[in-house]
Amino acid sequence: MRHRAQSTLKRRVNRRRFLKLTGATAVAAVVSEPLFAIEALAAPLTRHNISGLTASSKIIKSYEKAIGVMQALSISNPSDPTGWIYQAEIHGCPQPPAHTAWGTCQHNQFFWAWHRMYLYWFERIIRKKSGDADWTLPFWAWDTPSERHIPPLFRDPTSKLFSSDRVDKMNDGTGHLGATDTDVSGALSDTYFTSTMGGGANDDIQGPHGYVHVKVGKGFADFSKTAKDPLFWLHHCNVDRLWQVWRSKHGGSDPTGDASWTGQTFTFFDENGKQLTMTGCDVLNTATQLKYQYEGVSNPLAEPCPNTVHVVPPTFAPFPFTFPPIPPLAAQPVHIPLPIPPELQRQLLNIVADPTKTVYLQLADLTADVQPGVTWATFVGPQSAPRPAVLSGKVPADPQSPFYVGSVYLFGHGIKNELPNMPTLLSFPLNRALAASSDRPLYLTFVAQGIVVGDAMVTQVNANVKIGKASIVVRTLKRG
Ligand SMILES: [Cu+2]
Repeated sequence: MRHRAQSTLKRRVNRRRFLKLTGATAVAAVVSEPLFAIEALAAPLTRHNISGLTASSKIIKSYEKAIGVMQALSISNPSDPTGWIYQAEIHGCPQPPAHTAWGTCQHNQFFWAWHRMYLYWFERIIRKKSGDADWTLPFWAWDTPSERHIPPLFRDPTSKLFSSDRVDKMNDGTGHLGATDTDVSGALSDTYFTSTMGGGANDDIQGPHGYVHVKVGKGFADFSKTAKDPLFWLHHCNVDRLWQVWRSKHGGSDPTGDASWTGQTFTFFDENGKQLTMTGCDVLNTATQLKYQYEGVSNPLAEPCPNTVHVVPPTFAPFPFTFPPIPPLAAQPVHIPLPIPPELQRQLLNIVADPTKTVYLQLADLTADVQPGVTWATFVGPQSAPRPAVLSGKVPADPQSPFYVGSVYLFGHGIKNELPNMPTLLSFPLNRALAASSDRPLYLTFVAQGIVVGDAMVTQVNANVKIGKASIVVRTLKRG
């Protein structure tokens, strides 16, 4: 999936050298024609919450217009990189890729930076196609409890913003996301750039991001189709906003001292179809480098690359406990004892009392035949956790329970008809659950979670998930 364009890398270096020689300042070291003089803007433009927009808002009208232009272009000239399908396939996974930059999306330590670049160039393309010079991408703030339905403008079958390739009950507005799907409190409280762990749980925005993909469902939950849906861009705009929220809380925690992160280039196209490359360093400060900010989010501190605040990578040590076999995750809950000897459990309680240490449940090598279409709320705690109504699958799981540690989901990776050979790893922080359990015998529980209609769960499991390996690891975080 990673894509390194050697020739474009060389061009980039030459341009840097040129800028050095001429004394020009390389602020956003990307080669692109200025569009409507966007780089020259003194103040950044604002990306707005979709909940404040209506069908007659200029942002909506321009988006619909640009989608029409780009879809027509995909038919008249499929190899034009500013066409709708070409742009979507940059995220997708056609095997082998038919065009430059197709199938290059990153769901690893480059997740946030790559998707920020992807949205930035898409936004500029929409500006050009719509002729709306200060158009900005709206965001779907699904992490706000009142915003768990698909935004109504995207459910109108007469609009360009509609897609029929979503779960019906989500698309007709009767169903909505559950509280566990949209809980980002764990993700925002962790001070380390956690997606380097491989992505995926309650302490990492990639987790809730993936739960939303799964629950909107059908094409939206399919790696190679999701970016064809106009809603995809608003979903990822919210993920980008959450990165911004996280950075404004924990500025200085990005891996800007890591040469493998700062040196990785990615290929995109500007609004004129011109190919270019970027690195994570080009997108850390949205206000100064990319000229946008989010409604309701203060701009994080500028964080230079390479970082002057050196973040020491955390260490991970295996904890000596061997898991019993975990049955496949299906419609019925899995509720099994974790026979941790009392002296080991006491050791774990000592570890979680240390603020530099986090105990993780790691699940690896997860596989399913097709997209399961559900998540599995995961609990570690006494036998009575979770409560009976949740265990029966009748009511949605509550992320506020101290024994809830995250949700199992698959998105692309590990799904046999999508990306069967990509590794999967989910990491669930256990500190809160272990402390709340104290010395009571521990159980491990997985309960399938569908979408919510009224107050009830509607759960349709399309495939079981097999877990290859489970282990406990201890992360030690140090700041140098
Ligand atoms: Cu995504």
